[in-house]
Amino acid sequence: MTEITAPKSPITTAEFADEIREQLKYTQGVTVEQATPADVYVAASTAVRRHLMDSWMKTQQDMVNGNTKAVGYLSAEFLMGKQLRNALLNAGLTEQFDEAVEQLGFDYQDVVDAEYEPALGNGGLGRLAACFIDSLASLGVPAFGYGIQYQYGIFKQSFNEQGQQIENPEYWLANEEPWGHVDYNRSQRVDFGGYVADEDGKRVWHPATCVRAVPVDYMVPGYASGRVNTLRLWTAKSYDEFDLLTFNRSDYLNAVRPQVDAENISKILYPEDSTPQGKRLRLQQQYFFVSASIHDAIRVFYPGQDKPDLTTFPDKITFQLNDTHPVIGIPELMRVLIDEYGYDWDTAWDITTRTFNYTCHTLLPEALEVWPANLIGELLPRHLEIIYQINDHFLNEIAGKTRDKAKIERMRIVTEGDDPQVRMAYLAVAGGSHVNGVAELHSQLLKDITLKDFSDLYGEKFTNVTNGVTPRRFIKLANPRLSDLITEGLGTDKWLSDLELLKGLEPLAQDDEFVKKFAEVKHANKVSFANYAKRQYGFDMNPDTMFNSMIKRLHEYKRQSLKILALIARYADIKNGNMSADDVMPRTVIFGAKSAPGYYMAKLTIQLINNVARVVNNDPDVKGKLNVFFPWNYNVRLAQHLIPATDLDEQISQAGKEASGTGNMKFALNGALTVGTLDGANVEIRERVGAENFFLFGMTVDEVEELYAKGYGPAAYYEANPRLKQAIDMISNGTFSNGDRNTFAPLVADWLTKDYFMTLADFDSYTAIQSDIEALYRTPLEWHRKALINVANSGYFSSDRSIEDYLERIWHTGPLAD
Ligand code: GLG
Repeated sequence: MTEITAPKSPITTAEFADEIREQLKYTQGVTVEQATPADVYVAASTAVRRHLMDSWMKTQQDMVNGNTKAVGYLSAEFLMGKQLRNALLNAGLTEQFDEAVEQLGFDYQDVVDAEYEPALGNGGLGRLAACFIDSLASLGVPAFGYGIQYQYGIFKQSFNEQGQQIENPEYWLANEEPWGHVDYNRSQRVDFGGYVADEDGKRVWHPATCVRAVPVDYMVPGYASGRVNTLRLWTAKSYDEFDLLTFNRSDYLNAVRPQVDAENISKILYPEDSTPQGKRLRLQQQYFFVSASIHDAIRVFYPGQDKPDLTTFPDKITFQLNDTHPVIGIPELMRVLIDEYGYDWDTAWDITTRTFNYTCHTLLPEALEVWPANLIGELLPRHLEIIYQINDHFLNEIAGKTRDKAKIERMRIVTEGDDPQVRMAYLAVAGGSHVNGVAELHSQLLKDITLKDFSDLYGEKFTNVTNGVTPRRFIKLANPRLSDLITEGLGTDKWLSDLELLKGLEPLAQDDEFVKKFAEVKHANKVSFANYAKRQYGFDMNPDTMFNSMIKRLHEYKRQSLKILALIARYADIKNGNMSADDVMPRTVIFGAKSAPGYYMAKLTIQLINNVARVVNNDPDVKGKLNVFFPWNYNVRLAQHLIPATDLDEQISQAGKEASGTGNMKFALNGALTVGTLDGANVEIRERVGAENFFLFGMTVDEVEELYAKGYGPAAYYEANPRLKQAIDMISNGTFSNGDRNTFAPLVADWLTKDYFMTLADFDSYTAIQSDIEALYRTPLEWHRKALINVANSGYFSSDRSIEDYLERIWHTGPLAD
């Protein structure tokens, strides 16, 4: 008998239909007959929200009244994806919704499609934050996600005739948004600019301007936990909406200037992940949400108290700094404690360092934020003083730990010289209790290289928490067919809150009948994706070919170019008759990627992929053997459709560059096999699923380092490998640019002279492994057996496990008592 533990529905279908009707009538003022799918979406969402309300309020009360320390996850990005299905799942209303909507005369898919995806993140970092708050709620741990409600999320990507990326504004709030509750009565003031003066022996900040931070609250329902946490996203409003005097002089634009300036702060998510751009506004954003969040936490945990005892603050909440973006919170809490509440430096420092912890998500030195001290001084003069003081104290402290002068110099939080810089990662290590990387290898490299000086002196602060993904969204919602089969195989659906139970599928990998069912699920998912791709993008995909996906941000270190070069080589092989028809295993290659708008090489790579797709898909010689599709505007929704339909996924970054990856986990959990390097979490995935069930290729971190040290010359690889040479030559001779030799010349020049991420050096082993891949794919039963073994052994990569690791290693807290 199958044991079902999923949340039970509180009401019947008929009752839910009535609730939707009532919302339509009394909130939206439309009849069922007048209603559009978008109206029904709003009504149903509002109805589900009501069902979660009691648990939401109770969770908040238990949190404030109890003794369980809460988690404040401070993150500039939360890439939530669509909300309705997830809320229905956690409220136990999925079936009622599907049926009620049909009863009302609508197609439930149309209603679900009416939801606009809030795209408030760039990629893995923002999606990780969303998975983490899902897991916190599902584990019953009291928590806030704190961030920004950007009016414009990550840009909407389209491609022009030339295949270039075009960035369009993503105004996701253009339509009614039923999930966020704007709470004007809980707003906070955030100050900027001005000067600091000595007054009665105290340093007093006289800000020049201020903005009003208004919280927009989103419910974060847990799965089967009865708990609902809060995602509090701040939006910036002006206090001086309007300058009547100026307006009367008919100068409308200037009259609304203060409002425009204030609201600009939460206007747009920076589509940047490697180097900070638009520095001033970005720093304003960071301070804006962090300052509001700190004051909010004091308000929540010390209600109505004028002089709260903030020495207990670290027992009330622990703040996790998601990357360097919120690190300005450290001097802000110092300032609040000293200037606003009158604590002395040492007490304030003790409270602060016990409150914060820092997660680093990168190994690229350029991605660790550094702010010009001048800029901080201009926007936050008091904070700059505090940062200098922290720097002085810190240098004194390390002078007591080491005599190595050079090391002490290297560890300065603020650099010296004419244009001093504040290193936010260093500030985070100094001002918090723990620092973690996001996969074993990454955490090790942080200690050995990126933050070595710090780990030498503060080894006890460093730890690892390997990333994870939520099985609710990425298996249950994304892949209902597989979910049902897993439940059938295990005889229970408990795996959704205890993903290690997937291990129980391992014996079934020896049961050919079960493996066949598993293969049927994959095939059905491929058919669904092909239909979806036809509907959404007009692509014609053949579900009887191998679906081979590479979806992630476009970055040189991730090496989309390795994939495209290998693909061109394959194209040439087929075209030149180097492969007999029997040798060719038909493949559909699918890319999904956005490039930062100012990242020239990445954008050119996008253009190349699109043009290779154009040429390949229109070439009768390769028809049925090779297809390339690049659906534009890759987002969470597309990921949810594509991942379950993928046979082979690509995790091919240069070893030592990808901090973790989380796509790799989603694919393994959905029964794709991975071709990958020993990088990030690939290492741990391979360890768990078994080396024989993972296609490993490429140089290791040590080999990469050796080659850098020896001096890397990519041209030699080009000369030595005729297939590689031909692929690059085809690009330079204009095969993919209508004969124009200039279009992709910068890419070619880079590969042949620099190739910093050693794409050419790994080309050989990458193409060599393809014959193993294809040999296996020719024996479908064996392929799917291995894929099933991947699923069975990937339970570790649940974000529930990541959160349990954070609880144990870093946060030292747990679920609320009932
Ligand atoms: C980073 C890294 C990824 C990582 C993700 C979440 O590039 O490797 O999986 O964060 O930790 N900036 C990112 O997206």
